[in-house]
Amino acid sequence: METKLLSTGVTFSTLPASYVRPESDRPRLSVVSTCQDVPIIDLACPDRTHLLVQLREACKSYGFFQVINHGVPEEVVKNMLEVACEFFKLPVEEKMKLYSDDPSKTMRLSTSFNVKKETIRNWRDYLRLHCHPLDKYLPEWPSNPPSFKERVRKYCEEVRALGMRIEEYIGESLGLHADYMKEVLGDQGQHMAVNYYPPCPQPQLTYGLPGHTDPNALTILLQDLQVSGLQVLKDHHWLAVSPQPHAFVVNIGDQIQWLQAVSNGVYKSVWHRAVVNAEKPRLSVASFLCPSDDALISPAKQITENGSEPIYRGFTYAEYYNKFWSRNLDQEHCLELFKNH
Ligand SMILES: O=C(O)CCC(=O)C(=O)O
Repeated sequence: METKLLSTGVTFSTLPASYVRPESDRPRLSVVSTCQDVPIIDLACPDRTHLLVQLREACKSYGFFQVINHGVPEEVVKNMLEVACEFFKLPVEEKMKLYSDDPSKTMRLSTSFNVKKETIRNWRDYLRLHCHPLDKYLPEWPSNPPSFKERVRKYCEEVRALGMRIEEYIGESLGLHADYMKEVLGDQGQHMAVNYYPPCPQPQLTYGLPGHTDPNALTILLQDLQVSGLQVLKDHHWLAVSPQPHAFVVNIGDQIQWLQAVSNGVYKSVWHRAVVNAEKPRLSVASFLCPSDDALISPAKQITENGSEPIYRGFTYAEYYNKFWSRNLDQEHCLELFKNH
């Protein structure tokens, strides 16, 4: 059987040529420093004004932050990571039953990013799931390992509730009413990427995922505590974000940046990437909250009322999402394709 996946148990002594980046496009790991001042937002903070000020600052200057005391039970997080790990340890024949490189599939195990579009591969396998509404999508999720559906369902419910809460705060931190985001983003979709990055023989030559921003509204990332790999771009420098116990990394996606575009783009959709290492496999679980397909994404009225010209034209989320998946990750930023000229 053709094994398109990397998670086969076979170890490589050199990086296959299809993964090697040109010299000008390598991670330059030796010049990456650790981000020392990752904004940490304590969601149990009783002082809402303080929380909103912190959030605004984080979204403006970083486009990402970590949340602690977020209310997602530790057991649920632990179960999610364990079952993800078990999943990628399944025999390759079992995993290949779920393999697809068609991005329109709502459940698929795949590799790299968009193998049909890209010329250079990324050192990653990933399981992509749609998670909302759960009743619709859960039946198509993997039933091996046997506890997969139940554990992942629980995790999805908790993370969705957390995401909604954070979006409410984000709206308020922009001076919008608490339900603004909910109203404009509609019945939000929820997708998940369970990422598995096997040990890589030459991590300096490739990426797990190259620099990108997320096309959705908000991403909640659970990182493997043992192995780091996430890096974010700040002031033109890539910074490593060390995993923190009991925390999620939250990042602003393109749709929130766009809602904000005319307020001088204050809230950033953060550029981030995943790098790989030679010693240990790494897991991450990204949960994406996405506007409903027919949500019309345009700047908040209160923001355009000051007379500024919108930078980007309005679009439906379905239009944006399809455009995102018709490209590879290394091309010009998807939002640029919607710029008003
Ligand atoms: O693995 C990571 O830390 C980043 C994952 C990511 O950016 C993604 O799944 O879009």
